[in-house]
Amino acid sequence: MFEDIRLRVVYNSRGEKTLEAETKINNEKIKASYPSGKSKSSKEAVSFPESPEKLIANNKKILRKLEGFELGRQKEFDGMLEEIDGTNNFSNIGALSLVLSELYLKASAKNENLEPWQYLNKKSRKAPKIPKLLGNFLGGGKHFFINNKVDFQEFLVFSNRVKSVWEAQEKNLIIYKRVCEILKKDRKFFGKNDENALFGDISLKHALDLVENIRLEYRNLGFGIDVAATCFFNNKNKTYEYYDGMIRKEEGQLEFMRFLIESGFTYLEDPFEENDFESFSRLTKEKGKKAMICGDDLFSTNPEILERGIKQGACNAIIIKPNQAGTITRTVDVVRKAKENNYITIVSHRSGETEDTIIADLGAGLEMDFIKTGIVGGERTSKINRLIEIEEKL
Ligand code: 2PG
Ligand code: MG
Repeated sequence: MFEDIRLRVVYNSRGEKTLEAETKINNEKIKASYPSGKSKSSKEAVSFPESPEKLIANNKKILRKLEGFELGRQKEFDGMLEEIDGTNNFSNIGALSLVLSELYLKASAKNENLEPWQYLNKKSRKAPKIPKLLGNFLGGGKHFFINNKVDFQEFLVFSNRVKSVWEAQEKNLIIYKRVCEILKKDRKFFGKNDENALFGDISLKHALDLVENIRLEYRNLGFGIDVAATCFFNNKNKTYEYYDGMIRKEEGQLEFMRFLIESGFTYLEDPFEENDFESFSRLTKEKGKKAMICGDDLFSTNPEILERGIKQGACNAIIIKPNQAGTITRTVDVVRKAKENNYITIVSHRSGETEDTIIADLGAGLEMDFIKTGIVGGERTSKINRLIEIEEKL
């Protein structure tokens, strides 16, 4: 039975208030907490329609409705959350939806003496798998508290062939430390950003040159970028406005993205603003064999929006963020649909994280291809460490 549910306000890694839910199964404590994005899409589920404190205070009735619900019926449970909310993007109960949905998942798993990843994998005909680590080593965009000159949000690294999570993380750490060394040597080191990626006092051009040199030094590793293009798109003028004064229209942005792939990047996330399906389709058609073209803000972990992408041939990869979807069931639906249509699936952290490790369980249990997270910092390594634990059991 799902009962004795507690809600409290806690902090995320950025020092923002967020929600945590707790229950007990067989006298063991189970918790779920809510991560928050900064470069958010306009299409994702609402997080905080009101402050976390008010969200709890104003929704005591919900808990009463959910208490006593039988465990193991995730679809019905999540359906009830949707019904209680009454909108299609959780604009009434916001973050409450996902923390309760996730808590229920963990409780149902525990009730059957399973780990969440085992429980998630039970219904799948495929074996669980360990996703590859897609690590953010150099940052820009919105993930810092001051304005910066690097328009792109993340520079990412991954290994294609490794024997273990441990080995993958070691390789990502080599890149992280190498970039840190170079920035410090050039007196350009500034600090770490929201996701603990390095942050330099450098231009976008400088960042691209730096990563290009690193790439040539480590040819056996894959390199990618989360452009997060919506963040510097001027919706009124329909132009991408770069810090250095460069203004690119749709065609210019497409040309720039082609160039990045030609120069060796094999992963591009959100290269265009979140509504430009057409450009995503064009780039996927042209360069989809050479690189992963990934939709994050574009799809917002939403099954209907993904449907549109499938029809238009937009992207060959998709970011999966449970809090964009709003419930575990919706998240699972998007992963299934993406897999059926041969999309590469990448489960992802948010820039404001907690110590919660559910994305590692989702990644392994739903057989996702990658997990995107930071390389250092407790709220990031908790996901990697959880994967090490899962890998040991596999
Ligand atoms: C992204 C995410 C995570 P945020 O754009 O991919 O890196 O950022 O959580 O700020 O939306
Ligand atoms: Mg992104």
